[in-house]
Order: sequence, then structure tokens, then C-alpha cells
Amino acid sequence: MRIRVINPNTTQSMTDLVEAAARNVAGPDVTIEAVTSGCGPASIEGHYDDAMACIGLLEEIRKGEQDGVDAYVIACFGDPGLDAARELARGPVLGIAEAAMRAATFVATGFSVVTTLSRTVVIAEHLVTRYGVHGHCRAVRATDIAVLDLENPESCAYQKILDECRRALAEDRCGAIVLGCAGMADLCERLSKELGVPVIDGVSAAVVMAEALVRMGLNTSKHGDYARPLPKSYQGILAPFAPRE
Ligand code: 2AL
Repeated sequence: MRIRVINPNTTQSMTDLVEAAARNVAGPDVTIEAVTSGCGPASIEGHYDDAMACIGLLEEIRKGEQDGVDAYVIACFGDPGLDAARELARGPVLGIAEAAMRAATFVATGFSVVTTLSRTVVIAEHLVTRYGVHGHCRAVRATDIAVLDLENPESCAYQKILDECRRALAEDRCGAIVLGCAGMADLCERLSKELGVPVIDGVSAAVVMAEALVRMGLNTSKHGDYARPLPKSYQGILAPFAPRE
């Protein structure tokens, strides 16, 4: 089974981190193919970045369909382009925010999300509404660490995230923590041990769930709105992305 894990930002070091997390949970017969978007923002931390990242992401889905990939993971907590990706793909496509939030509901009645910059909080809150988990999500908390600073030891990212998780557990009545960025995947195990509660990394959750769906023989429905995009002409710089027969 081939699962393509797409980092929709253009930072290769983040793809490497995500790839390691994905390989760590994948079953023995699963090949993880981690790819970095070929165009777009270096990190995704706002609505504009989110929108601009979709083209590169969808291009990777298009290539994956030509290559016969079985399932995809979109490794960014805004789940950019998720519905559009599902229109293009035959197999399942999982976003890490959706996978992490749903995983959290199996192990706690309430979870809090601990994410990067404050400006990304609304994006996660919109996803909570979209996925219908507002009855489970107690809070979305920012650490004010920029995505690319997660890799910078001088940002003290681990300590800031640990402190925010502790505040969430003390103040939010949550039993689990959802990590609000793919770049936090490498911190998950350590945080979980130190906090003594389930800490959910969306990359791991999405890989395991994608694998389960493929094993169940479930593909993305092509009946209705996830049917292939209708062929038509696109103008200007988007002309090459026009859907074809
Ligand atoms: C993310 C993420 O997972 N990757 C990225 O570039 N931005 N999410 C976030 N909340 O900052």
C-alpha cells in the first residue's frame, strides 16, 4: 500500500520531520512517500498562505493519481485544499486536523488544540465547526511560535508548547491535547510522557486512518460533490490547471 504524505508548504526540512513521524506509525506493508509542494509559501500560517498553498498541493495529488497512489495525507493543520483534493483523488485523502480531532474524540470527551501563531487560531476554530467536533473541542490555544521557528532551538518551542498544554489541562477541562501543526510531530511522544495524557499528532493519526480506510477497501465517493472536477477552460496563469476529461 502506498500512502503519499504531502507537505503543502515548500520547506523540505519540515517534510523530513513529517516523513519520520509517518514512517513511525505505518504498517509493515505500507510505503510512505513524503513529498514537498513544488510551489507556494515556505510555511502556512494564515488564510492567504492557506489559499496559495492549494495549487501546489493539488498538483501533487494530480501526480499521485498518475502514479497510482492508494491514499494521501495533507500534512498541514489548516487542511488546505482538502475537498478539492478529494475531487481529484480516487483513494482516501485525509487532512491532519480532521484526523487528529477525530482521534481525540475516541480517547477523551474533550480536547484542546495547541497551535502556532494566534492568527491561525480562527483557522482551527473554523475546522472544528466544519468537522462538527465543537462539542469536544474545549479551546484552541496559540503559543505564538512561527511555524519555521519550531525547528530553531533558540525559540524554546518545546518548553512553550509544554507550558501551554499544562495551562490547557488546568483551565479547559480537556483530557487530551491535539498538536496544531505538522511541525510539532517530533514533540508528541515527549509531551505525552511529560503530561501523562493523550497527545495527538495529526500526521500519525492521518497515516493510521488512511491505512485503515484503504484496508477496508474504501475509496473517495465519486457520487455527488467529490466527483471529478468538470472539464472546462481556465484562463490566465491557471490555464495549465484546467480539469481535463
Ligand atoms: C501549519 C502546518 O501544519 N504547516 C504549516 O506550514 N502551518 N499549521 C499551523 N497551525 O501553523
